[in-house]
Amino acid sequence: MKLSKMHLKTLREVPNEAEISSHILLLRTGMIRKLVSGVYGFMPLGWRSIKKIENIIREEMDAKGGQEIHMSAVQPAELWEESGRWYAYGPELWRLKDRNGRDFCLGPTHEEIFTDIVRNDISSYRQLPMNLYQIQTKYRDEARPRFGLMRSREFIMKDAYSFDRDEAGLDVSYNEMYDAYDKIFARCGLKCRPVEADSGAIGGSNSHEFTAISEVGESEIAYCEKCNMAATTERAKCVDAPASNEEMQPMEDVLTPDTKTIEDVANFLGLEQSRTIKALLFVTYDNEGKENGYVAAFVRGDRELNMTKLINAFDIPEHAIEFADEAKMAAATGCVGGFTGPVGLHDCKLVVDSELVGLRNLVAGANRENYHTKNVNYGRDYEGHIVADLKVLKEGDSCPVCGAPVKHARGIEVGQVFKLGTKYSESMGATYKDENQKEQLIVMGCYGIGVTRTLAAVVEQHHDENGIIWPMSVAPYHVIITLINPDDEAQAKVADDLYKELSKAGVEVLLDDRKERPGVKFKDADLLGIPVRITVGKLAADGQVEYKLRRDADKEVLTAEEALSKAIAIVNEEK
Ligand code: 9G3
Repeated sequence: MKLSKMHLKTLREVPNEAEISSHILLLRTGMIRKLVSGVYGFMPLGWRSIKKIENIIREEMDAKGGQEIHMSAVQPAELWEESGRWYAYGPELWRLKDRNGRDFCLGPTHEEIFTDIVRNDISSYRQLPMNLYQIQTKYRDEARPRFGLMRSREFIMKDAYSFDRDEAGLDVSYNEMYDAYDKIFARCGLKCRPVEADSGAIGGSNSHEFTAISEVGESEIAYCEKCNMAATTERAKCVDAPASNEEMQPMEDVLTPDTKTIEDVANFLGLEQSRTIKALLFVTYDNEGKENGYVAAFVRGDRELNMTKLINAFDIPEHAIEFADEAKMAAATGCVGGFTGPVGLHDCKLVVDSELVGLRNLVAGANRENYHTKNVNYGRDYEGHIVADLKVLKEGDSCPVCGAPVKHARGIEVGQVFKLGTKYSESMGATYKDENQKEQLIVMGCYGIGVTRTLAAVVEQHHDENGIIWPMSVAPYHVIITLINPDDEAQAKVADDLYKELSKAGVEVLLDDRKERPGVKFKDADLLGIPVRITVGKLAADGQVEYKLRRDADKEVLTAEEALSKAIAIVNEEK
């Protein structure tokens, strides 16, 4: 393709709403174009890279026996009423009506659609297992779209659904997809970690998020370099401190004026924070939104309460619990804001972190203004209605698998795999007849990849101050020939021959034949991030050109023939 003919508008400056590198660079290279908030279009270079990511996905999905189909983005409300999700989602579900006033949504995902296909078509165990997938535009009316393609309201997703006879079959399908994802992201040049993820609202029994490591990612993960434990911080298991072998001492109230925080009371008493008990006070609501009882949660003073684990311990939706108004709660339970402890509370559920069970002689609030109690011991002085791991796994804590210190990282969730079980086949009646003609529920899994988000994640992981550094596999073009002076016959001939030879060899090549100053051409070549740059300038008179890889600093002078064979070799090796 000749740049003088390409519809390409690179930008020097971008709107200041673009904060992260991928958003800035995808706009500056002219690869994407914003239509409205959270809605982007793809221009020639951007669309070429999207197609490359899609084709890598297709190859690996097909290799696992996935069958590609293409469902509509428009979904009738009736199917969502059957699955019970029509009323479960708020404004994020992009709803619309047709001319007859019939309710539809623009699909944010397609569980209902694929289950509907299968409940009509599958009747016998002989037809299982089956894996259907699509690469389709999705719509989620995000309240705060941001970071360009990272969190948009319209995006391209590969979503696959596996259908098996039973859980054992699902495990096989799940592992096949897990393996396909490893291959897909590696081929896209993404450094990605599969992370144990909280299966959240969709209720599968197990799920993993494929997270591209990036400082701008919205997901926070805890991982261990020694073993391959990796978990979203909401879900990461924590290791309890070893049980203490101290003798239990008698409780004793002490005056601790104005020590409302753990730090104050630890300093006042000259203790480590790990010798104290932290209290957090909540009120819960029933599903009519009426108050449904108080909760006091207790963790060791130096720990942080993990709200996801607290909610899971109660098995209630996250909007059914919130921090209590301590004055109101005091009247009902005897707690005292800033001086609350587990001993002596009433009419309140005690949720105790498992670590406290084995520890001895801790300092807790005395439920009395300006007093704390020393030597509080689980079992003798108080018991929990619920005892569970309620901790946030912090940087440096012991890995729950191998004990090595864990690290924290941020990441971009580019893929997710879920074991759905029979959640949809049950609600929508998708069954098959087994060998004994007995009706069985089909067991499902679902598997998503954010195609457009993957493009952004690749840019986040592959750029420098001059622009993008595309991995060969997803680069919009493999080689750019920078022709310094298109009016110079010798240069134009060398460039044209190279262009023809490379194209004949199946290399995707851009010829920068624009009437622009050399500096502009070099800056654009770096900005666009095309992996191989061949510069045709004055040396062309001697049949020589300059060869440079975008990812390396050094460049070399070669004959046109040498540059041709080097370029073909590296493209065939890395594409
Ligand atoms: C909705 C809206 C937003 C949603 C969902 C439904 C996320 C929803 C979870 C999934 C699960 C998997 C198949 C591919 C892989 C992910 N956001 N999820 O179900 F109505 Cl508005 O999409 N689906």
